[in-house]
Amino acid sequence: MQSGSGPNVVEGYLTAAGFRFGIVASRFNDFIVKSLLDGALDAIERHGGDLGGVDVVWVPGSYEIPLVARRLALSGRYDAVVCLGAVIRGATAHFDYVAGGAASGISSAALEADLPVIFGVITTENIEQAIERAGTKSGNKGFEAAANAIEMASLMQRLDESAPREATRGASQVP
Ligand code: INI
Repeated sequence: MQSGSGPNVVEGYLTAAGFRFGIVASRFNDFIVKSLLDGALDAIERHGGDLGGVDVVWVPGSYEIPLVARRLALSGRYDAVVCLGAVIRGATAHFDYVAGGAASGISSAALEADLPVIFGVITTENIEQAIERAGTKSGNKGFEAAANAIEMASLMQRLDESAPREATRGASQVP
C-alpha cells in the first residue's frame, strides 16, 4: 500500500480476464435460474472473462447450494464461486428454511474457504417479483452476482499483493 497524506484505499477491478469461476445453479424454479445463469455468463464475458474458465454445476434446490459451493470453493480451482437460485415465498411453506439455509451456508462456505462465494439467490414474495429480477424491469441479479464475483476476486488478489496471506497469518499469531 502507498504512503501519503490520504488513506490507503484498496478496491477490486471489474476485469475478469484470467479468473476462473465456479457457478452453482439450482434447478428449482429453473425457468428463472436459467435467466440468472445467462446474466452471469454475460457479465463474465462482457468484463473480459473467458467462459472456458467457467464451470456450471446444477443442484436440485437452493438448499443444496451451500454443500456444492463449499466443495468448489475449497477445490483451489476457482477465483470465486457464484451461487444462483430462486426461492419464491408464494410457492413454498418452508421459504424461510430454504432461503435462510442457503444464505447462511453460502456465507459459511466463503469464510471457511477464504474465497468469494457470492449470494445470487433471489428471494421473493411471488413469481412476478422473481421474473422482474431475472432480466426484466429490475435488471438481472445473475449479472450483478457475477459482477460482484469479479470485483471480489480482484479485490482478494489485490489484498494478497498488498498484504500476502502468509505475512498476515504470521502477524496475527504475534501475541
Ligand atoms: N428450492 C428453491 O430453490 N426454491 C424454492 O422456492 C423452493 N421451494 O419452493 O420449496 C425450493 N425447495 C427445495 C429445496 O431447495 C430443497 O431442494 C429440498 O428441500 C430438498 O432438500
